[in-house]
Amino acid sequence: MSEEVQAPQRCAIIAVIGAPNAGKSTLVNAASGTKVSIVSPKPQTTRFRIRAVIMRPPAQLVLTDTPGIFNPRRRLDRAMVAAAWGGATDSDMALLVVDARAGMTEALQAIIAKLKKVKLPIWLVLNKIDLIPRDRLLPLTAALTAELTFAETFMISAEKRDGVDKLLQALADAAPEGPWLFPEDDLSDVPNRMLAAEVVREQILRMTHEEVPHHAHVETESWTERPDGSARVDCTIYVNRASQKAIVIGDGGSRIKEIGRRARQELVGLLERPIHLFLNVKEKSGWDESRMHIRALGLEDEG
Ligand SMILES: Nc1nc2c(ncn2[C@@H]2O[C@H](COP(=O)(O)OP(=O)(O)OP(=O)(O)O)[C@@H](O)[C@H]2O)c(=O)[nH]1
Ligand SMILES: [Mg+2]
Repeated sequence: MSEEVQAPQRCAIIAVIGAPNAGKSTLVNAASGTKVSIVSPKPQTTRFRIRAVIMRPPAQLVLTDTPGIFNPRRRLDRAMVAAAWGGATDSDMALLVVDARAGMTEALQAIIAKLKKVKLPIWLVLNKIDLIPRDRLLPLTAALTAELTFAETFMISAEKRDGVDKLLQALADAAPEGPWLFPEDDLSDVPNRMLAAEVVREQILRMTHEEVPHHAHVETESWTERPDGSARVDCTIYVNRASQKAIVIGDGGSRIKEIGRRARQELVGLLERPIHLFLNVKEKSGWDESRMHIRALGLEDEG
């Protein structure tokens, strides 16, 4: 009679932090093998903490994607930055994701200054190494390690998935012994209604410029299951001003149509079912200073 010997479970909660646009969400998506967090070339894409559960038996890795940390001005920005730091302090460890091409920026320096006061093991993750020659990585690593002590350093390209598996394996090996916190098939905590709103917001970020992207907020108003297995999804896009509304809608409704087309395509791919997406644009001045809307986003408003 042989008995099956099972390695004890391990579990780590890992905050993914860094400056806006460093590639945190791209890394979390690459790690989880699916899209849990939206990605765009514009800073401040992620607005709240998003959890992804990655299984590397006997380890479970719980990655929390956080908003980029920057100098906040609006009420929404303050709430986002607070959520990012909350993500860091609730964790076993943190990955500091750095855009290797951008190098040592002011935003990064401010994060380092704050991290010095946080008692948390930090791993350095130099990202976007596909964009720069290797010999530029060493001086940057040296500059960073002169400022902070990192338990480990990794060089990756989240977009190309280069080095991501090695990083995940090292995280799994380092995870403390402890029971898994989430069911194995619980990939992420993003409910479908929020996913729909986020996918629409991603297309707004990609298809509009200047002030519009950061003043747009999307809510899923209704989600109706249809007998044929499809779903009707109604989303409202809130913007601050009439001029922004005109930009989102575009000439003769051309832009909103394209935003809807791309978002629907993305949703169908993610949910693997037919979706009928309806978009509506509303002007609501000052929503990003409104406590109610900030709470509706799932962010705590610090007042
Ligand atoms: N070339 C290259 N681009 C990358 C890489 N990782 C991310 N990007 C790009 O960098 C941009 C920002 O990526 P995100 O993942 O949205 O960055 P983020 O850190 O989550 O940004 P915020 O949510 O705004 O804080 C996107 O255009 C990505 O496609 C990489 O390894 N190589
Ligand atoms: Mg992000």
